[in-house]
Amino acid sequence: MTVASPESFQGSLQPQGWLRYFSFSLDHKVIGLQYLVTGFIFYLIGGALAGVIRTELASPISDFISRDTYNEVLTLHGTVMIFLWIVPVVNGGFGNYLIPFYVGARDMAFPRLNAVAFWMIPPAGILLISSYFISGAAQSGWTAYPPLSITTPAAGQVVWILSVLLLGGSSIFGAINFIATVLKLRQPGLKLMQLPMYCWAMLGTSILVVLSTPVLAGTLILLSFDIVAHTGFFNPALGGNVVVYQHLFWFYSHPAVYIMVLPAFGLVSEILPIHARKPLFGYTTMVYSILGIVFLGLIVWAHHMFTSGTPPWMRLFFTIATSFIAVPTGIKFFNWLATLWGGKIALNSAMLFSCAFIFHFVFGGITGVALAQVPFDIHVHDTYFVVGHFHYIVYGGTVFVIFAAIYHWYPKFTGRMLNEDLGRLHFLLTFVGFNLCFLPQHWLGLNGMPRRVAEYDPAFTTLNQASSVGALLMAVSTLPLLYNVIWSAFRGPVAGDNPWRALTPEWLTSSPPPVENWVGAAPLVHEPYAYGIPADQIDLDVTSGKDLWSGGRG
Ligand code: HEM
Ligand SMILES: [Cu+2]
Repeated sequence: MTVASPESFQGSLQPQGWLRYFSFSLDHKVIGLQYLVTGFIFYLIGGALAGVIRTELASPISDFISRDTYNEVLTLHGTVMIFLWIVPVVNGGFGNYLIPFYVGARDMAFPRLNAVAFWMIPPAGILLISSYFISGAAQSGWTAYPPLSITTPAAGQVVWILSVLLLGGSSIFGAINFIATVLKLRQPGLKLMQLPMYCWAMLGTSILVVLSTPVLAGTLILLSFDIVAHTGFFNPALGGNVVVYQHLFWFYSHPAVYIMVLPAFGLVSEILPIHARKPLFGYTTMVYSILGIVFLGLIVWAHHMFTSGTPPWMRLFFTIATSFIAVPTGIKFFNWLATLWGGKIALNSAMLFSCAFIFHFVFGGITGVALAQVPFDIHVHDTYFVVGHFHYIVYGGTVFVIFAAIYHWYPKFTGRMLNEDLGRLHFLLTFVGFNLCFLPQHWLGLNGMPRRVAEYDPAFTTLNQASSVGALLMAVSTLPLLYNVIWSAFRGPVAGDNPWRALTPEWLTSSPPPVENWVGAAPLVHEPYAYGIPADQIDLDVTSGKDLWSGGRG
């Protein structure tokens, strides 16, 4: 198969201009931005919920909201942040926008399926949030562990399950499309080992989605049977087994970490070379480490269950397998450092967020390896140490990369530049706020403060207050970002086609790009990281590609 034929799916009936963004568009760029904007709205909602949580936790007694409400808010916060913000944005958002460019295609392999995948999200999100207002919202956390999820008031929990099923379906449709696009829509002559790293990351992620999300879906369907039809799959009172639920749940939800973080790895691997003006170091090892992470990610789920009566041999297996993930991850870390090493680094907002990502991710990775060790895990299980750890991964890792990516690709999305001063202010507030919010939680956990509670021992007050002040800073930090993104769309300096003098193919067309991505023939796509390499030494199979890339090198 070659590039998708334009006439086949872009009917002339499609709305034009900004109206496109509110329509059932089949253009991958429109769909990508629809994902990004929708995801950002949910981020604001999830963030407001985090604000409620941290306000409650600013004092040891439960005085701001009731304990039940706390559980409901906590459940909604976790679910919104994971299923409606990070997963859709790093996969659907940037994936849809970038992947067709990176393989030299005019759209995704299945444009209609793509639109369906996106349009499942807003109703699912509305359903989820409305479940809060149904009598008895879900209270059992984003993990929905039985027996709690079976015994707490039912209506909200069932709606919660429906919503997560829809979001899982959306994610599977998206993944099928990414796999087909990367494998089948590549330009003739473009080898897999020449693809930008984000394509590999999305290939790996999509494999994880396709293998693990159906398991979550099946599990949640059984759980809903337990709730509405009083079957006994997971209900101990009816002879069911709650540990089976945990195995099935974590078979999806451990890989879910990589469904969030692998695309972020991919995005950073695109951003660093451009702003350091050096090729990505160790391309081949970067590819194999993604595949290694995919494989290991699938076989380590039970490290979440060390305290669930797991037999010793199993604990040993899961400790060793989990610890091994440090190897491919470490390879990526050192490759990123080597990419920066000796580069002409531009310390702009995109670079600042990317470097902070590396720093947070290493820290979160190290506490992760610590958690994989059974004796340590038993000590800190279900304490704030875990909350600190995973927020370093999901926020310090993934969300920082989302911000870096917004600063990096905004000129392509809109044709205008973001304001760098506001960007740096946003970075400063986010960086300080984030670390102030989540670093103290490691000490809280080590000293025994349990997670998922609205009340705590007054001895933990000071560190919790520091954490809440950090949360406030994070809330404030979204203001410069919002202002910047909206103001610059109208008033920002015009960006031109390729403001970063980048080499990847999305920059070889106008900003914003036309429908069908390129006017006329698609340019040939090759060698995305050839900074500093003399033109005659670039290994190009297709000679016309040479002219293409020499335009950007400098
Ligand atoms: C966008 C990134 C974020 C993601 C993916 C995320 C995810 C989660 C998840 C999955 C939980 C666990 C919920 C549960 O146990 O059911 C959680 C809990 C929590 N989050 Fe976030 N969160 C994010 C951002 C934030 C922010 C910005 C704050 C604070 C400003 C925050 C504060 C909290 C708190 C205090 C808890 C309660 C922990 C507990 O009691 O177990 N989160 N988050
Ligand atoms: Cu895990």
